[in-house]
Amino acid sequence: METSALFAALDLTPDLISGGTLAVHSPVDGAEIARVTETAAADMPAVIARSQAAFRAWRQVPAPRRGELVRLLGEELRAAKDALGALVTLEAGKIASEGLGEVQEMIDICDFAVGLSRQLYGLTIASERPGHRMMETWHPMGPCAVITAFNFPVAVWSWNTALALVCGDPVIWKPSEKTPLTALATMNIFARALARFGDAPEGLAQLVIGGPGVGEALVTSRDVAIVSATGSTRMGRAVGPKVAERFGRSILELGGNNAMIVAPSADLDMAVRAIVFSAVGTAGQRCTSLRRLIAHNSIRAELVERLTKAYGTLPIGDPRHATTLVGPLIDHGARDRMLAALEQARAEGGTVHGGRTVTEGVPQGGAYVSPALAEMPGQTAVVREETFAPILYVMGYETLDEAIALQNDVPQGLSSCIFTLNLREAETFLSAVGSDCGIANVNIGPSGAEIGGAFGGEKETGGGRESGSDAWKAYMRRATNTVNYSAALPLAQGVKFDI
Ligand code: UN1
Repeated sequence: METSALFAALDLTPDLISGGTLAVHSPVDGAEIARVTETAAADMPAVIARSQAAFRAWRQVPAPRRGELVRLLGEELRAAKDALGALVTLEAGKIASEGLGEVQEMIDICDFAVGLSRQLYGLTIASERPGHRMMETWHPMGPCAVITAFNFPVAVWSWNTALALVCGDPVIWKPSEKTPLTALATMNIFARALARFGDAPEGLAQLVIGGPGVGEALVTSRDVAIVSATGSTRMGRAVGPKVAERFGRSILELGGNNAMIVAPSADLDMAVRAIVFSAVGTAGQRCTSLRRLIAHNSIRAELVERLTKAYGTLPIGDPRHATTLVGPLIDHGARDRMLAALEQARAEGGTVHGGRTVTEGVPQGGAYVSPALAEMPGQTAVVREETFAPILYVMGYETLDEAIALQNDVPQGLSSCIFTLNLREAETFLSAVGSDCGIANVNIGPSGAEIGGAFGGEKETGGGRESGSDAWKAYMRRATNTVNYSAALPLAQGVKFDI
């Protein structure tokens, strides 16, 4: 689709995409594709006040009715899937099928949240006192700020927003400054759902575009009950303490440094496919991307040989072409950081395969690279850092204990996996003495998680959980209720206090 037709299909009218101060460049060729208007930091109090007003109305709407809005959003996303997927490709550089996959993730979470809107269950608890009943009720919490990164420019908003809306919380979205267009397009799609829904309060889902001033207002305001932030650990270090200082609630999904252990019994054909997809997919720019390969010494050389061969044939180029598997990095800064990390890997004793700038057979102006494999003598400093690029560090191991120790010995704790056909190894990896990550898989790579599970991780990954399972509880406040239907007033713990 031509860019102008794409913009038209997503209602990206000239007033939205021109005349502003924020230039948007496509990573495909570096060309400027829009100039969008930024939200002034001075406007933030009004934005937050609108969200509070929306909250007062929305919390009274029955949850299944709130779910109806999310159902309509899912329908509108289905209708707009091709166009929004193509815009993700244009603005974030993801290959076509990953752009579409991202929108599919939005649709999936809408379906999940619609069902959830009738399942915001609380417990009934046995009271120790006669004639008493205890229960838990879950109530809307308040405005939820959603701060998202460039690499999943729209899906992360949807994981948060679909849940927040059914839970009764309005949303204020601050997307990455690198990807405001997909955010504007998503808001237009949401507007279609709102129009069909009819009577939602104004300001239920708002978009703010801008830099630190705008983010700061969301993070520090006592009127923003929840701050859900996805991005680097550095960003989380800035956001987390500020939210904590005002006793706000944060949901942090930060850096990952995800590993795969490949055991001697592994199905190597499957492992190779999983490794290539998870290390190279999205040009290594997922927070779940595979960054560390911990291979048993008996199969390590064979694995590296097979991977080097597979890496050698990867189609690198224009992400809009159906055959491309590796698109551009988000920008030249990301490319420079990748090359610097590889330089450091060499200095730390690594042998690097690939990892070069690619200029032939690719659109000029984009930051194209060949994915890198770096054979490392151990888990050196560079291996312990998250570099948002397709670099896979390879290390060897002798015993499973050693492999698990290596897997856990990094500051981050998002995703992990083991390839083995040995039941003892698989179960040990998943057990209390196994992987310390929020996601631990067997015979499947660390990336591409389904929305049905809770998504997030431990340690420097921030501890937040989004998406499926009972992640919805983070978007609501829990009240413990005790009801006395007897004619007496017994005190708990047998305390006597007769007056
Ligand atoms: C991210 O990179 O921020 O598991 C999220 C995955 C995707 C989400 C990644 N479902 O790879």
